[in-house]
Amino acid sequence: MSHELSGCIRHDWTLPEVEALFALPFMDLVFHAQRVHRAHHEPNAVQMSTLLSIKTGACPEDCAYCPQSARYDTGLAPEALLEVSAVRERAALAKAAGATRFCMGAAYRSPKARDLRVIAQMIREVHSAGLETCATLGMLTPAQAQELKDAGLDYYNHNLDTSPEFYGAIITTRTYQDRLDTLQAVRAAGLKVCCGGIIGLGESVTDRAQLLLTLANLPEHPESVPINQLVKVPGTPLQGAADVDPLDFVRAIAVARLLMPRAHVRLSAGRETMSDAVQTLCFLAGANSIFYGEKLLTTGNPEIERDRSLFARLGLKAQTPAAELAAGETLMAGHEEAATSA
Ligand code: SAM
Ligand code: DTB
Ligand code: SF4
Repeated sequence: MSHELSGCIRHDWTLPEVEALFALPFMDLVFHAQRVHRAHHEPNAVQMSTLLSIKTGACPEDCAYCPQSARYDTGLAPEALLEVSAVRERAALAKAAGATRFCMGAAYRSPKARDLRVIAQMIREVHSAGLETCATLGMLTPAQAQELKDAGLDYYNHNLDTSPEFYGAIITTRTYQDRLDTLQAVRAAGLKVCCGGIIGLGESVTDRAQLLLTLANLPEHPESVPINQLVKVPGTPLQGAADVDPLDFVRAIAVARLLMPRAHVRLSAGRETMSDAVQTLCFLAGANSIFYGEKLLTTGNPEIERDRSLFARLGLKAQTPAAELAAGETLMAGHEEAATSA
C-alpha cells in the first residue's frame, strides 16, 4: 500500500502527496480514511464538546469570516466577560446534556492579565464540575499558557484557519507566524492542542492541502483538529462566499484523518445547515468529534434532539474521556502487535 495511505504517524508530508489524496476517487479516499480511523479509534464513538462565548464581540482583529470583529456590522451586541457563576451554571447544563468537554471562547486578540485571572477561575470551576476544559482566547505568551495550565486547562484551541499562502486574504491584523508561536507556547506549557481551520473561505484545493499539511507537519499532531465549514454571517466580508460542494468538505475531513490518524477530527461549525446524510459521510470519513448544543459562539448549531436522533439512527455513542484512553491503548496494542508480526 502506498505510503500516504498507510496510517503511519508522519511529520514529513509533501504538497504533492496531500494533493494526490484530495484527487483520489471519492470512494477510495473515504474507504482508506475509514480504515485508518478504525486502526486508531473506537469506530462508533464521538467526542462531544459544548461551546460558550464568555466574552462576545468588539474584537480588534479583522478575520473576514468572523461576526465578532468590531470592523463589521453584523448586528451582534457586544458582551463583557461573563461572571464565573454564569459559566459554572452553563457548564453544569452542558454536562447534564451529555457533553464531556466545555470550551470557553473569547473575542480577544490576546487576553489581558486581569481577565486571564478570572478565566483561570472559570477553568477551575468547570474542571471541578467533572468536565474536560478547553479555551480559545487568541494569542498567548508562554507565561499565559502556563497560567492556564496551572488552573487545570486541558486543551487550548487556536486555529491556523487556512494555508499560509491564502491567509493574508482573510486576516491582516496578525500573521501566520503569530499563530504558530502561540501553538508552540501552548505545547511548551503541556496543554493539549486543538487546531484546525475553515473550508469555504474561497480557498483552492491546494490551500486546503497546505492547511492540513501544515497541521500534520507540526512537531506533534494536534490532539483535536476542528474542520469548520464557513458560517456565512451577513455583514462580514465573506457573507456572499460561494457554497462548498458538500463532497469536497467530506474530502477535507478524510484527508485530515489520513494525515493525523490519532487526532480527533471535529466536524465543527456548519453542521446546522448540513444534511444528516452529509454529516454521516463526514463520520464515515473519520470525523469523531462534534460541537454539541444549540449554539456555537454566536451562531446556531443543531438542536440537541436532532443530534440525539441522528446518533440513534447511526448507532453512534458519546465518547467518555476514560473510554477514549482505554480504546487508544487497546487499539494501539493491537496495532503494534500487527506491526511487529508483519
Ligand atoms: N478570538 C480567538 C481567536 O480567533 O483566536 C478565539 C475565538 S475565534 C471565534 C475561534 C475560531 O472560530 C476561528 O479561528 C475560526 O476558525 C472559527 N470561526 C469564527 N467565525 C467562523 C465562521 N463564521 N465560520 C466558521 N468558523 C468560524
Ligand atoms: C472552532 O474551530 N470552531 C469554533 C471553536 N473552534 C471556537 C467556533 C466556531 C464559530 C462559528 C461562528 C460563531 O458561532 O460565532
Ligand atoms: Fe476576533 Fe477571533 Fe473573530 Fe478573529 S476569529 S475577529 S480574533 S473573535
